[in-house]
Amino acid sequence: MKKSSFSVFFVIMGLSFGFVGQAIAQVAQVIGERIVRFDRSHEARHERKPSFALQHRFESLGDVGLDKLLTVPVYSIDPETGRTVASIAIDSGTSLYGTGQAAGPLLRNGFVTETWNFDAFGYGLGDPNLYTSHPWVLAVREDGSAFGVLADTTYRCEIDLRDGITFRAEGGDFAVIVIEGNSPQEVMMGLGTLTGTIAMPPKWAVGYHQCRYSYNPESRVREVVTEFRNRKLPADVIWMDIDYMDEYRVFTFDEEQFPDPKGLNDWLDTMGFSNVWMIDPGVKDEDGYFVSDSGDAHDAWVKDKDGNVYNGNVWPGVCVFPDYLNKDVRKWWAGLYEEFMAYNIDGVWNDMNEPAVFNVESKTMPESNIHRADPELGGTDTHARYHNVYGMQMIRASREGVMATNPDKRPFLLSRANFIGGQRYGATWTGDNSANWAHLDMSIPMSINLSLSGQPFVGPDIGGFAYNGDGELFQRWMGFGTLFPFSRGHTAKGNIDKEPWSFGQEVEDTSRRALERRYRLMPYIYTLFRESSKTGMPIARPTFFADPADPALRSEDDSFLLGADLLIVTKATPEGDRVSVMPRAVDGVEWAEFDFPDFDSGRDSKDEHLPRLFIRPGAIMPSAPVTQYFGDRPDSRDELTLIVHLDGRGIAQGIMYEDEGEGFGYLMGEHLTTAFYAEETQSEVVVFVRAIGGSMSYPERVIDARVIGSDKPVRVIVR
Ligand code: NBV
Repeated sequence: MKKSSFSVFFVIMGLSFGFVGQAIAQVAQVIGERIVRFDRSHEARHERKPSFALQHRFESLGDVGLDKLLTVPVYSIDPETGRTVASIAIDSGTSLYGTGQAAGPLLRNGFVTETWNFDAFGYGLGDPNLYTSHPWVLAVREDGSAFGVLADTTYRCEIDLRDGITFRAEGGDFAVIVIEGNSPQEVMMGLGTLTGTIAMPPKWAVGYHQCRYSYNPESRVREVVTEFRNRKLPADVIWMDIDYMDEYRVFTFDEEQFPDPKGLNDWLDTMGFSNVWMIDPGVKDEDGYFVSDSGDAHDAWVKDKDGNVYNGNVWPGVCVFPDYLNKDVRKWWAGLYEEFMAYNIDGVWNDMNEPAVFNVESKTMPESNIHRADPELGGTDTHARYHNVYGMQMIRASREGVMATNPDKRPFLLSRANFIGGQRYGATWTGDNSANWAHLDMSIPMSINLSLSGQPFVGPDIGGFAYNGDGELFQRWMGFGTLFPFSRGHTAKGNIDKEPWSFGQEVEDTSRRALERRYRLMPYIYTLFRESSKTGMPIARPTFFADPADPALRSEDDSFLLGADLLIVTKATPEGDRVSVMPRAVDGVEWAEFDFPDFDSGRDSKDEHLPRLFIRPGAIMPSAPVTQYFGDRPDSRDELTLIVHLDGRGIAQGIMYEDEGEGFGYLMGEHLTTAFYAEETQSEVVVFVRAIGGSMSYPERVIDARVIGSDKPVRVIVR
């Protein structure tokens, strides 16, 4: 990038910034468009540890003077703890978000979180650290401009937002990376450039997932799947939790309960269900068990400080833990998937990879344990350094194994533990939440803050994992849970059944409507996955993205945006009486409410358990007829209904991305991008449809357009 183009964002703050005389960041280098990396000193820069967050090295494009920058961290050393501290002052009116998986409201000003991946079963409001680590803050200034700050360290790091932004990290110096943007959206795209984006998932993974701990034996799996189809409840995926294994030995099957996993998966295919099976990191330490033996032979295990193989207790009893920081170990682990995937397995779920250990107070392995990390990752060092990336490197290895086995298929992996940048390897969910109103409530901001931390493929356990809850709670959770990017119902062992029909007819009917909404919106949602995979934009977004300069939206917790055009207004309290702040009208036109199947605004006869849907003025959203699963009625993409909301000038626009939903042809141009443009004239609304990209041929297609709030006749012109 040429130096001159920086002039737009380099503002001379001079002495008024207040850093003169303090231990300021000594060096700053430009590493991207409006992206600057700071180090505490030349020495710190020289000794900087390899980054796990960044998708590649990001060489310097040149040094830059601190006096030319708008946002500069001030470094110091905490005399009491020895931690390296980096602080950034914020102007009043600046709203803070991100910090990963935060249990609490969307707006993070005033909160302290810590990066330390933790098996947080039973977590509650205000718990400082959960399953994943994202040392990242998105700051939105009063005027709607924004910046993001990444503390590029894997060590335990406190993110203190009580007075500005302060990171306090163990493990010595770390780089701080600042991304400037005219809007929070621009900052998110900058984060995508830095840390990478999701790969396009298989389309089935964008459908609804049904899980429980556990569906066993396999007859129960068949029963649940059959019920979904008989009751016409759309769903794409069924999950096999830990009880399918032979006494929790990973990569094995319980011969009595799952005698023929391939046969089961083949049958699921005929039912239009994809399957996901769990694999944990803890390997039973047992002679004669092939994973244990081959791991021994590969010297695969994490060691204790004295160099002995570390043992910790998890599900199978005494376990050993693969050292995923090591390339040879990742390769060995990846190889284990070859035989496993041959059972016609579609997707993989890596759980317990903080890593969770049962028999110790810390609930994880000792920080003094030793990882033999690749030199490029930082070389041999302690667990204290690599703890937060253990899960990330596990899922990286798993992904490599899945891809090597099925090179023509898009992998789908879900990981409980992860680190910023881990969206490159798999999706994440919000762990073991509870079936109560506080958790329903916080599941929205938690998913949004994860989205604002670079992980767009996210959602909570719908219905709540721990405890039972009741029908009302389940109904409401299904109502909006089906509109999260990752949409999965799940519950713990010992709980009541929590399939959509388990609470009676009324709850089942609401669930069906909620699921049908997701499947009708599939063309729109799938387009958002494509956008996110290209740019890093979140799929689910905070409502304030509609108007970042509107201070009233900054702490809106109950509603969220799906993409830029769809606003979802939930009822997150038992009474459903909390009023959401709506985005302001655009040029005198309000966001318009609509609903399926008739697209009417107004909701007199509608299901009050479902969230309300609003479309942005000026937007066109594509929708399709309900299908029961991806691949059901393969011709269904040939019928489209465009939901149109004209802006103040009588214009609306939209876009739709399609591909085969599987495989990698889309990377070679086998996709179809279609643009929609609507214009109001004296007598009618004309909607133009035009293919604008991709080599897939334009299908014979019936297109209907519904213009919300207009009685004029609508004419669709395809060209
Ligand atoms: O494998 C069992 C569960 C799983 O269902 C859940 O989603 C994970 O978060 N797993 C945790 C282990 C223990 C749960 C008490």
